[in-house]
Amino acid sequence: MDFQLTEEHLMIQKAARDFAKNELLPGVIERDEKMIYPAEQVKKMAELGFLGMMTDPKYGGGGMDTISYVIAMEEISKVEAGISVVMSVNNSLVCWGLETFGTEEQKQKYLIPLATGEITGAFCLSEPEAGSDATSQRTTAIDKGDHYIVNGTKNWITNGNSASVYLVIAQTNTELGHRGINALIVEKDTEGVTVGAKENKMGIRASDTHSIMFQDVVVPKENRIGEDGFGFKFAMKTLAGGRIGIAAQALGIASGAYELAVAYSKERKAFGTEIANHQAIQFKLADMATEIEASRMLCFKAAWLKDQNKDYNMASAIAKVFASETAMRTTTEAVQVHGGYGYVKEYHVERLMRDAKITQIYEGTSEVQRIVISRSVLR
Ligand code: COS
Repeated sequence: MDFQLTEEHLMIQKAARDFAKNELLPGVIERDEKMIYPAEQVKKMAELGFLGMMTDPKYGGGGMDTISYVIAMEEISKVEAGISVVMSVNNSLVCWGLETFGTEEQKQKYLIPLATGEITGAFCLSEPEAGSDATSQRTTAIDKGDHYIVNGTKNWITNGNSASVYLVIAQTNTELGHRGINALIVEKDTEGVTVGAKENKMGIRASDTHSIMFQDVVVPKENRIGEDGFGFKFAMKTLAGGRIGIAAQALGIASGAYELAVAYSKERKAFGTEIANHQAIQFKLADMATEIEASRMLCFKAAWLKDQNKDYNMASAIAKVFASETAMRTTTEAVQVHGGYGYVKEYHVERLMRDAKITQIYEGTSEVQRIVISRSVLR
């Protein structure tokens, strides 16, 4: 066992940290407040290779390991979770899914521009009445021989408007239940695709979250991912890796808030001394440091298992539930350490607290993670 990061990992960490500090920090408050999608910053992230980090270089990716991805996600999420979610969805839900299960033609046509970041993608699973209960898909993809006709609505889709390509999960054969579900690649500019209004969210407000409507959308058969009926398993397998990305995002939100709390506690004076000298603050910082370190180890463990081609389903659920709950606790305490200043926008911690909440909800709620974990425990 080696707890040391490699030279390459340290270089990626530095590149991500510098990018976050120089390119993201200056406008982060305004983008959050006005819900501005960080198009320019996403472009720079693509130039740095952060949008297809793990994809094979022959398909335009960086060919890096999942540990590198966790490291970069943490650094970027420390500053702006509203952009790290764009990175997470593109890397783990879209590029990974296409690379692992797509055909060579699909990879040539879609994966290359997605992994280079020329375009971004979105993962369309959730529906108005199907979030956690993901097998209950109402969106239909009716088999018409050489194509499918897709009808339905998808909700809370990250990159909903900015993406050029959607991976859409839809029911082809209701009688077969989850075995009758397919995953289809749908181009955004196909006739019958409509992007709904942008959601006005509590956190990650820079990211563009929309509902997407599909009305009689014609999707060629060659755009189906995997065998007929593979769609639900595709979604589950893809989300298992996606959860490592969101766990790393939560880790970054927590460590960003913690670093701000440490710095503030050394400056702010109360009762004649810096508040860092008060045990009430010291114990808060100690708890934050402990939980963050544990979260980081869980993220690395899940990433390592994935890189070793071992089963990471339970490990990614553990990492996500622990890191996201750590993010919520840590950011709340970081606001507390800042007192009144923590409650105003200039000090960043209130935003991190709002951003933290979504990590307990998307790509499987904390309750869904506990289902996944307990099923593995009891199997
Ligand atoms: N990898 C491969 N296959 C998987 C899998 C995984 N990680 N998880 C489940 N499956 C398979 C099962 O093996 C089963 O297939 P078979 O019947 O052929 O054996 C099928 O998928 C259905 O699984 P299951 O019976 O466990 O489905 P449930 O309805 O009980 O749902 C949960 C299981 C709740 C875990 C699942 O629906 C889920 O993860 N929901 C949350 C989805 C989510 O993350 N939503 C957020 C949207 S993305 S922001």
